[in-house]
Amino acid sequence: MGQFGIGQPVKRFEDRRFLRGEGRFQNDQNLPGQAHGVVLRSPHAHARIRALDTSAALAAPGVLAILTGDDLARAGLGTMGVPFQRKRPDGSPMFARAHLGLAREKVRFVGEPVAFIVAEALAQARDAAERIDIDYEILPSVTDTADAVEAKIAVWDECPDNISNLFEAGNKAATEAAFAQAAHIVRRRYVISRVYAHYMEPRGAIGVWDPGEERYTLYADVQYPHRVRQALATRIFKIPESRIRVIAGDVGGGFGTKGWQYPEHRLVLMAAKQLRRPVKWSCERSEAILADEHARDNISDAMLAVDNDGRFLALRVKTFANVGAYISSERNLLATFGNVGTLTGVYDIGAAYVEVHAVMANTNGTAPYRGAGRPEATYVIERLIDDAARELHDDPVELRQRNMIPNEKLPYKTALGLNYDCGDFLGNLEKALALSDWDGFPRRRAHSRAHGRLRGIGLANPIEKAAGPGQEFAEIRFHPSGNVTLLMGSKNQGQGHETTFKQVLSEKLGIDPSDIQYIDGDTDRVAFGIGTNGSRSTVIGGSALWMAADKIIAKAKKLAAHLMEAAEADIEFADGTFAVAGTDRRIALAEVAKAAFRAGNLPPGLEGGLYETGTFSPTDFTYPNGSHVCEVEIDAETGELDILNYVVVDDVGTVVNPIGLKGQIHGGVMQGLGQAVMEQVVYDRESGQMLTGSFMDYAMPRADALPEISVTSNPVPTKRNPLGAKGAGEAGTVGALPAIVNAVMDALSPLGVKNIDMPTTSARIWHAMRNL
Ligand code: MCN
Repeated sequence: MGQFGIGQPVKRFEDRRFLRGEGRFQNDQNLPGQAHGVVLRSPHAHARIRALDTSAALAAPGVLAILTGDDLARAGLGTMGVPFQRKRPDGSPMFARAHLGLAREKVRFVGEPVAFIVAEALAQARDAAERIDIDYEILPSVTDTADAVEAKIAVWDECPDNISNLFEAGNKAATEAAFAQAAHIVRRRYVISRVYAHYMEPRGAIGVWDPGEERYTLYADVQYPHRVRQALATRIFKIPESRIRVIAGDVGGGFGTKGWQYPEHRLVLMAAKQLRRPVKWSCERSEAILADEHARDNISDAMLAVDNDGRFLALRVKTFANVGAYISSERNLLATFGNVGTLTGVYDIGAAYVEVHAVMANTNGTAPYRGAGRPEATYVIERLIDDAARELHDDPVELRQRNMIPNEKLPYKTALGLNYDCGDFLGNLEKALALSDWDGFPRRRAHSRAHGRLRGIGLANPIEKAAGPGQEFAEIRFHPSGNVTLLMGSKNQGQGHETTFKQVLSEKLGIDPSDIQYIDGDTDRVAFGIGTNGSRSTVIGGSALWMAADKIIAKAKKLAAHLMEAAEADIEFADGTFAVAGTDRRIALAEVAKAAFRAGNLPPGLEGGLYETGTFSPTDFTYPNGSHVCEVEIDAETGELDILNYVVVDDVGTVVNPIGLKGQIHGGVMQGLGQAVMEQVVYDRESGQMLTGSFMDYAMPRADALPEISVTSNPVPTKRNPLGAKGAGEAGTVGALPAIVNAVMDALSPLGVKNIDMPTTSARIWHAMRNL
């Protein structure tokens, strides 16, 4: 509808309350009579717990309860577990051990939860935690992925080589045959660093037990409230789902790793039941990087087979992916395996074979983080193409253009089994080259050189697998007064869902957004939801809403026909109004809705009220894609890196909100930039201690790290959902890692630098320039 419909640059409605401090974030929640919990975490990367004595802590002032791993085991609490089986490289069954919630017998990473202390006041719980006496026998540890593969130290005695399982994709025989024919084989190793999300608000939880209803309520900043409820009920507490309510208020950033069930959720609930009062846990900023899942962290050996005409014949990739010390759920495997499919990128590559070895180490678990495997896959293929161009003395743009899937080959089934439905890959690239003035680069490079600076330009053509099969839910409830409550199963964490979905509803029903009340994140109010991840909310949630709105129109049309004494077939609906075709008789949807609640108005056989639900379930993924170009300058003396220009051309199909989309892409590029040039979780190789535990050591990008990012859309709507939309929430990150590192390599390679790994800090660049 007009100014608020699909495609309009509507400013975010939710920002009013956020900017005025009226949001309801996790730590804003407080309940009368609440006690406070603190998690005591392991100070060692690997140690045996010889003895654990809580008696002095229990006697400390204000202490109400202390939970240990033995208490959880005695209470019969379950673990999440992985619902599928894979094989290890030797053919034996997958090795996976889930975390119980609190350690028993051994600790396997710094930060592993060991005890939960609940007291009247937070300070009392903290003081008491220091009085817990634990006799640790420190064991050797391994945190670095390459070291873990060498397996001199085992994280689990039962898995001496540290390899949990092997995931394979593609056709090995066809790939080997293609490599045998190749004129050139380009081989490289790429290392993708470990990073951590550092959300604006660290995680938290409040547990409540209602003895009258015999029911738990969890207040937690999770991305999938319904799935958290399901996991807690069916896997952890083993009670009916209806006995748990999960409420997620405003979420101060999620990025994948606030996904779902963390140990603290079961701890606050268990303690609340034991104490019969609410128990609150808030993660400290300094605790968060120890407490949460991390991301990425893998090593890929990649090989590209190329013929004499510079055409790609085959791709072969062997990845060692660090999954951490425990595999607590399928999440820990999904991040590294779920999206290897996009390794062949937007290129026409006849054969591919990928093997991913899941490596265990004395580190936090890894989990999906903005892009969840797609940034890693895009990084490998796009860096490999640049390296191939250098090695074969080819032009990186022409090499890409020669091998890109042309529009006439779409739909296209890739060698790794994905079904790309639509796009304009060459068109994206052409636009990005023009917008970045690619052709003018040699002149700019010469100018920089004259001033002692090294200039580089980098390119990446990301494609991602987003919004795949899986349901999402929407409900539209009209009220007797004619206005609307909209309930969504997805969960906003900062993506602007309230605005996006009000726009879809305005478009369909012609309702003014100020007449719509938006609700998400409460399993008692919203019937169902899978939640927000994998850039699925707009595509799947928006389509569910579209379906619900169609049902509203269909029902209201019957009533409108009755009210206007016309045949239903003669009724037309547009801009929120029903009209009898060819006449001036009309009635607004809001008036029809009011009539639906008055029994006397209804035609025979029509049920009263006006509320409908929609559940959309796509049968295949959408494939958002685009082109990124980044230009950088490096100070030849100091290695200082400046990002000068960043251009994105995106295809996310139908754009619901162009400014929302730009915001998502800006944020995504920034998140990719952080990893590409400065962020990294670092452990001490000997002791396994976390060396980047605070912002003093873990560098986060600030506003001055990037210039204005130019974002232009080249939309090709998909037919895989009624909106024509493709996912967008991760797109910026997927392209940014390779575009930026390719630009850095382009600046350094004239000096003879052969490789640089992320993060391309000034120190690393300086060393690369000197260790030739
Ligand atoms: N959009 C659009 N047109 C489309 C697709 C999207 O206009 N065709 C715009 C809309 O404004 C929409 C937004 O982009 O609200 C994001 O849409 P979508 O692609 O559906 O992504 P999700 O809402 O499902 O968000 C998930 C995605 C993921 S997986 C991570 S991780 C991530 C991200 O979003 N985490 C975020 N962006 C984040 N942004 C913030 N502020 N905080 C996070 O935790």
